[in-house]
Amino acid sequence: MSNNTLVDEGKPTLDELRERLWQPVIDGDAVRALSLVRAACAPDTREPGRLRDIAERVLLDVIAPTQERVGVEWAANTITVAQEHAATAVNERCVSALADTCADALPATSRGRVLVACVDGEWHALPARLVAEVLRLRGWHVDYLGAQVPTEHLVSHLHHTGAEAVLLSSSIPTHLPIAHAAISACQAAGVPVLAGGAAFGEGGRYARAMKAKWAPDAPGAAEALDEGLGRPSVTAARLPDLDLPHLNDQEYTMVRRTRRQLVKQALADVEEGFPAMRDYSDYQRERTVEDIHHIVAYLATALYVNDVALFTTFMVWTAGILEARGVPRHSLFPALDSLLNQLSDFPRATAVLSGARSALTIPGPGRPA
Ligand code: B12
Repeated sequence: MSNNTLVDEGKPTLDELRERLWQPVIDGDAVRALSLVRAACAPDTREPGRLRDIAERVLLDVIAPTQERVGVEWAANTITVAQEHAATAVNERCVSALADTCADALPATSRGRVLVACVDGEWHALPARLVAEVLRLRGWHVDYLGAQVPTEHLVSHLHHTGAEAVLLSSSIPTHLPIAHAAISACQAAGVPVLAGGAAFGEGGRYARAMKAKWAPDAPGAAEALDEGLGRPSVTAARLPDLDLPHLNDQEYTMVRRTRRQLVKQALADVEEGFPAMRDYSDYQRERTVEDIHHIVAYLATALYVNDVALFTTFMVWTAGILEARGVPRHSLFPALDSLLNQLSDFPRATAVLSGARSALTIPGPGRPA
């Protein structure tokens, strides 16, 4: 993954640096973490171009995988939510320290001005920040707006700065309908959009369906900008069903509109179908309500992009998260059965829910695997 040869003699390799950084990050020890990152990117006598290369490698081959590992440990329930927050805060400080260290080594001439932002509702700012810092290191003037930027403010900032491209980040698929609205609003303002982040699916397939360009990572974003994103077409201002004609069946709209009722009924059915829930504490009950909300939100999103796999992937992921916390996967079946029941008149919703039931290897209603 990493190009270890980029690091100078006498300094740790990128692999070693990643290993050394892990403990301070997971301990929430910013002082030790910062000193490691600063030492790796000390400006000392290095030529600016080389310093920029090393900084980019540290961002992408050390800090990014460390952050991903935080996610893996959280999912496996080996670290707490609080530890995950503390670790993320340390990593964010490492990115800032690295950006400060390189401030005087940035290219003198700007390649152009771009805006990097997360879609409204999206809290995962670190991926966007990594993209922003890499583009700065490569000579772009970057307006970085961070997490959850409301679309109207995004567009008005574009008018204000005259940025030539918008780089839109999203990690959580349930933000895709909002991302779609942001993409068409920016394009309608005459500005091309490059999308990225885990929400946009394997190979960026949802970004492409929404008529945005896509890149897998920060270097890919730099390459796409170098090649030029082109001007948005005259049909840029459009309703979502122009890109996604299946929306005409109104299944997405219906599920979204009635989501509160769907959740309420599903909760009642879960209580009946999963008797262990009767002994749940208030905290456990609240988490269950939250889980059902997520299930309905992912169902709606799968209908929006017309992809059963989006929902199935989420349900399998949820089952893994629950199992790591001692909750059996069959606790998910009553919620799925309830939604299947409630949505039996909707063929696409039924296909999505049935797809997830098969993926979770459910032999049949009420007969947990
Ligand atoms: C840190 C973190 C958080 C922090 C975010 C803080 C912050 N300042 O960023 C907090 C605590 C807020 C959080 C909240 C939640 N999180 Co969270 N989070 C993470 C975690 C651990 C790390 C994210 C990260 O920074 N990754 C590192 C970067 C480098 O990876 P990356 O996303 O792949 O980014 C690269 C590319 O995608 C690409 N890229 C990204 N953006 C863009 C943009 C453009 C234009 C381009 C070209 C490229 C590009 O380039 C990047 C750099 O190379 C991930 C786990 C993980 N594996 O990522 C979970 C994760 C994303 N979170 C998850 C979840 C479920 C949530 C919550 C729903 C939890 C909850 N129940 O409340 C909320 C949602 C909040 C919201 N509304 O957005 C799940 C998502 C699962 C799913 N299937 O949807 C994950 C995967 C956790 C897991 N291990 O399963 N989270």
